[in-house]
Amino acid sequence: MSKKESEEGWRGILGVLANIVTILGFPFAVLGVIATVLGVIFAFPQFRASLSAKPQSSVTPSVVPAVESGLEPTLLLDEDFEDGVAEDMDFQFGNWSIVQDQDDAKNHVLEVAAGAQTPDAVFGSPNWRDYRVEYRFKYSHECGGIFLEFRRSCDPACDYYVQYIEPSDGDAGLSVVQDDGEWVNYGHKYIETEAGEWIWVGVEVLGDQISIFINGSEEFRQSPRMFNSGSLVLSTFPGCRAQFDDIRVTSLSD
Ligand SMILES: [Ca+2]
Ligand SMILES: [Ca+2]
Repeated sequence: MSKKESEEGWRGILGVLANIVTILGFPFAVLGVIATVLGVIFAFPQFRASLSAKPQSSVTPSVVPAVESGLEPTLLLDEDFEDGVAEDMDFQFGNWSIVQDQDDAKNHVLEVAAGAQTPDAVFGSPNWRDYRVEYRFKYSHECGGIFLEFRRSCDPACDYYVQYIEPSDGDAGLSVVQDDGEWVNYGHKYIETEAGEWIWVGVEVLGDQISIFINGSEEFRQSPRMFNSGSLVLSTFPGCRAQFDDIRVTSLSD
């Protein structure tokens, strides 16, 4: 074999080896690129967090817009009655029970039967100062009034604000009560409601300002400057059968 033939032989062998390396190397090169991309992605904690984050609900049940306080609200009470227990409520008067919603078999509600007394469902702390209360209610056709007492303190007679709706004459508003006495009105207006339909109510009390929302719109904004803190009571006029649901209280102060 001449030197030239020997060189051509080696060139041929090197060419074949180069082709083998190219063929074998291509998949490894692709894998290398994929590994590099994954490495870069997982090096960023935010990206990893976004992969593991639970999808957020697109439904926000709140009926009250966030108060312009700049404070982060803290949930103080959240009761939908689906577990059949109202853990943080105290029923002092009236005939209360948790029942199936007659219009929605999957929902449970707090019902108060028509009775001779003014029923009381008490919740919250005397120390609660600035908060937002939300609830919804519906009533049977005969109902004189549904109301929420708030910033209520008793020593032993009670002082409190009252947000009320009187379906019989469409009157709705805010009152002040001292020493369990007469309701002194601080603003009211005509609001029509229908028996058997859910009515959403939101009350925000922040400093001296009280705002009342009904079915999503702000109906009242008043500053009686009477009471600084206190608990809550849901109630009706005697003889009224009503259901309550989705009671939620969020703190609006530190
Ligand atoms: Ca419920
Ligand atoms: Ca419960």
